[in-house]
Order: sequence, then C-alpha cells, then structure tokens
Amino acid sequence: MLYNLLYNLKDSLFVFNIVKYITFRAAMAALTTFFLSIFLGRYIINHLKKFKIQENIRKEGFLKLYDIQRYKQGTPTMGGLLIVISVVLSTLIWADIFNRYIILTLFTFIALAILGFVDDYVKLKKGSFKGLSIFTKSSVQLIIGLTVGVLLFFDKSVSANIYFPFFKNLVINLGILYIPFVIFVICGSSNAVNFTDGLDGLAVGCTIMTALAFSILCYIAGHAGFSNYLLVPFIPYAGELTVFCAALVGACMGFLWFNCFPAGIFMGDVGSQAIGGAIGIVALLIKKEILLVIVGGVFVIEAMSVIIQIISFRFWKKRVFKMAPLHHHFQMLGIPESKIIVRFWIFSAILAIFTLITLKIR
Ligand code: 57M
Repeated sequence: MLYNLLYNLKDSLFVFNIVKYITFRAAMAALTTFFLSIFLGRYIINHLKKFKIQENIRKEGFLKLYDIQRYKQGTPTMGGLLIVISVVLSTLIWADIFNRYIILTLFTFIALAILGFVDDYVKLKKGSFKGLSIFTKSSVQLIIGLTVGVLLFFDKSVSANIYFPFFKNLVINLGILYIPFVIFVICGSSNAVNFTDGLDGLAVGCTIMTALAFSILCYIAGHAGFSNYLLVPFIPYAGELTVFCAALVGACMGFLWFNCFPAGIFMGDVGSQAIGGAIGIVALLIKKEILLVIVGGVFVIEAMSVIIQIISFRFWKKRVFKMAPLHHHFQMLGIPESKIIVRFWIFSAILAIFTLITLKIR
C-alpha cells in the first residue's frame, strides 16, 4: 500500500524513488514484522494467559513423552496469530498490493490461518488436544488447494510446467493434472510444517531458513538478468514475492524470541498451517516445486517419518521409529530437546545453502 502510494509520489519527491527497489522493501518488510512481533509478543502472551488460551499436552498412550513434556501444560498457544497479522500487515504496507502473486499468496496464507484458527478454537472449547476431525480439516484444505489450483491453471501468465533442479532442459507439462498437483503441494506443505511444530522453536526456526532461501529464489525468478544467467524460468512480477518471504522471515525471528526453548508461547495450527501453505504457494508461483523438497527438507523428512510409521504399523504392526514425527524419535532416544532443535536448524540451514548451489549445478 505504502509502495503504491509512495511510488506515485516519486516524481514530486525523488527520495520516494527508493521504494521502487524490491531489496529495500523486502528489508523494510522483515524489520516491520520483526519489531511488530517483538513489541506485541509480551502483550499477546499476557492476553492469551488472561483468556486461558493455553495448550493441553497430550497424555493418552504416550506416557513417556508426557513425562518429558508435562511442564509445558498451560503454555499460551495460538501465537501464530502474531505471525499471520504481522506478515499480512507488513506485506500490505511494503508490497505491490495489486500484484496477482501477492494476492494469491495472501489468500492461501489467510485461508489456512482461518482453518488453523478454527481448529485451535475447537481444541480450546473441548479442553482437549483434539480439534477438528481429520475429515473436516482435509476437506477444507482440499477446497483451498482446489481454488488455488483452478485459479493458477486458468491464469494465462502461469504455465502448467514443472522444472527439475540439476537439469537444464527437463520440463514436464502436467496439463490438467496441474490442478491436483497444486492441491498436493499446498496440503502437503501445510501438514508437513504442522507435523514439525512439536518442539520449542523447531518449525519456526526451520521456516526462517526456508523463507530466507525463498526470498533469494523469488528475487532471481523475477529478475530477467539473473534468471537468464542462471537458466531458471523468468517469471515477470514474481520478484514481489521477495517482500512476502522477507516479511515471513522477520515475523518468525520475532516469534522465535518468545518461542525458543523453553517456550513462552506456541504458534498453534493458526500459525503452522498458514506458514506451510505459504511456503507451498510461493514454491508453485516461482516454479520451484521440486526444489521445495530440498529447501524444506526438514519438513519433508518429518512428514515422511509419519507416513512410514503409519504404514508400517498398519501393515506389519511394527514401528520403524520409536515415535513419529522424527523429532519425537530423538526425544525417546534421550537426546535433550534443545539439542534436537538446534541440530534440525543446522540441517535446515545446510539444505537452504545446498538449494542455492543447485542453481549453478546444471
Ligand atoms: C500437530 N502438535 C504438537 C502446538 C503447536 C498422525 C500424527 C503423526 C499426527 C501428529 C499431530 O497431531 N501433529 C500435528 C502437532 C503439539 O503442538 C501444538 O500443535 C501446534 C501445531 N499444530 O503450535 O500448539 C505439542 O507439541 C509440543 N510443542 C512444543 N513446542 C512448540 O513450540 O513443545 C509444540 C510447539 C504441544 C507441545 O507438547 O502440545 C503435538 O506433537 O501434538 N501426532 C503426533 O505428533 C503424535 N504422534 C503420534 O501419534 N505418533 C504415532 C503415529 C500415529 C505416527 C506413532 O509414532 O506411533 C505425538 N504428539 C504428542 N504426543 N503430543 C504423540 C505424542
């Protein structure tokens, strides 16, 4: 909004010319969300406590884990509202609000945040760790994914092409199958981040690495010179997504201030589902869906551990991991929570660096 206003004033006051630069606006978006989260954090935590918006730690069937985690009972939750509100505000201020990629990303982000909010609300009302049924949750995710898929498929500026890292010329056009593919990416990434959000600062720390890598990838995708040089698809106007990703980085850093071990607040589904969906839609818009498997590798591995565990238990009545998602497996091995978290962050940072290297290895 500010961008749209100030850019029009650049002819009368030259200094406003600076808002034309995506890098400047991205930096400002990150600083805005960071300071919003930092300044509002304590206030929000106190209000969540006042209104008894607090976590119920799961006990049934998982006594050993409950023993390790029981001190977390009553931690304020739904702090993801802080992330969602600050990212939306900052994006509205610093990005071009008429840019179709920004509109689509905000739509996905907000729609999944609302779903997560309802899920958290149902948990609180029931006084349980169980929220919406899997059927309801999956159906709404599917509808959101389908809406985005149809919008993208009929958008003339978006192709149904899938590009592969490491190969210069390997491109597959999915045709109408692009719609289910979009649903898969959005639902998959939303659930994967949600699964990962089980230790203090784990999901939010990994999101910082992923969103940082995506900020760079969006900038390159929207820049004719860089994308031609690196032989990646040039997507006019997608550079604007750099502002959104940077806003997400700043918000997650601000949230991590309070969510780091030992956490004073949890983000809840309102945060985890929205963040996951946002990462998915950005990957789709800049044609980095396959690369998402690498850059968001921690989320993928966490989701895979759940799938493997469920399949092996259902068919062979045996568990591959002591407990899924993977972070619980390490907890069951007796590794301290803070160590698991920092090691997952390190792994996530390495994956982000590796992702950037793939741009050159072709
Ligand atoms: C959400 N939520 C955390 C918090 C957070 C199919 C199955 C694998 C599903 C999975 C599941 O429900 N995952 C989705 C995971 C929960 O965190 C809340 O939920 C929000 C995110 N949606 O923001 O509000 C708990 O995680 C801990 N936590 C922290 N710090 C944080 O910063 O310590 C969260 C954030 C919190 C807190 O304790 O209460 C969660 O883990 O429930 N289910 C599981 O993950 C369960 N695993 C399981 O059932 N494994 C089985 C099979 C089915 C795969 C197996 O291995 O045999 C575990 N979850 C819990 N206890 N809580 C089991 C043990």
